Amino acid sequence: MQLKWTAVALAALSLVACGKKEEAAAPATSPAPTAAAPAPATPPAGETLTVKIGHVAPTSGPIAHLGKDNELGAKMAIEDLNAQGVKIGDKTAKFELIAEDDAGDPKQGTAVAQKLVDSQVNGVVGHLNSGTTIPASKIYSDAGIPQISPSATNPKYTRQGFKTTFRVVADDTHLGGTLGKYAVDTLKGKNIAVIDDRTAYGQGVADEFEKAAKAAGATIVGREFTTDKSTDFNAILTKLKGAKPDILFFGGMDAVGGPMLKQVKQLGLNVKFMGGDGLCTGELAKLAGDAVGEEMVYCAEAGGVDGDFKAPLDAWKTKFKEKNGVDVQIYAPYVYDAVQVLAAAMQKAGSADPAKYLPEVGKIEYKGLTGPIAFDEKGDIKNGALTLYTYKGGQRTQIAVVR
Ligand code: ABU
Repeated sequence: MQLKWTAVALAALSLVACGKKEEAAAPATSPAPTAAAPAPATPPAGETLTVKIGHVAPTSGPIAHLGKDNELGAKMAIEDLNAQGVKIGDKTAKFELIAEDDAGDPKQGTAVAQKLVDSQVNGVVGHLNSGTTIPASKIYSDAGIPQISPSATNPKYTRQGFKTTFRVVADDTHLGGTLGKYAVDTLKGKNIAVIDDRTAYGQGVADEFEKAAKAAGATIVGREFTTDKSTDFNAILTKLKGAKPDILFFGGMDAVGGPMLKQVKQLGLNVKFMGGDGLCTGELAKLAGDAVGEEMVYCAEAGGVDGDFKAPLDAWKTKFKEKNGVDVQIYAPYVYDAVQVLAAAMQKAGSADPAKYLPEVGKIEYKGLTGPIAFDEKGDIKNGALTLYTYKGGQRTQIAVVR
């Protein structure tokens, strides 16, 4: 289904998102200023509302480059909100970022989630990995704190019956299903091998890919697994080579996929290499070196924009590079939008109290950098897009945005 957001609707959403709607409607009970009352030079301390936004991602460990990418997206959102002087109710909000590192580890994920709850954060953006986001979500749910994941794609996250869980990207059913069909219909794969890293994300996306590839007519000639910390894949790759696959799908992250690609090349395994969003980063080309090849690797980001949304997103990515000295890896803009969505919901509710603004998150219609954001009854993004990529000249290169 195509998006049918009209220019008028989008303009209206912009107004809601930047809080102009609330500002325009002054409370009927506000006393009219009198000529005798001089305006204060600075607002009294009581008119400032501190809003704590928690952010969690692995900023240490093998995918620290992705965790830092997400955290920089959160920092940029907080800076922009503070520069705008956002009003929540009759107070000027001062947003504070509380950034935590879960190292991509489920136990550390729940520990930092509890730490954020104890710090009385008003909302959380994170975590990055499905394997940390899912267990942490129970802690936020028990505390009634809205949580938006900008990158965790395992469907279970939003299917636990929690009112507090939201996601601004497509899920693995969509991602794996689309890639499985693409492998057969477009890349003409017939004999497909699959490897996953046994994480909630890697195994889940590989299962969805396998299901869709089989449904489209391919034969799965082998299924192997590794871990999210492995570096030696020779045994499983040698085994799969014997099955003569034409496509190899890897469910896992770029930190493992890069070295795996090098070993695919060393073993002379002549395949197209595919993966989900965890593989689909700028860093993959560096991690794999020349093994990334020319139009040999195919993957998808669990979001994407086209049309009028493209230029603003590209401009933001340029600003990100100027400010931080690094390129966006993948999900920094989604983190930026997730923080903005929490802020927009607080403005609509006139409160940063989680119990008061949570219902507004569910009803939000926000024009983000990453496209229009509205949630279904589970908290998943409505009409989520995917962007298919390949690698050419050592660069991640867009093929198409699909829905
Ligand atoms: N979606 C890929 C990376 C994060 C995750 O879901 O584990």
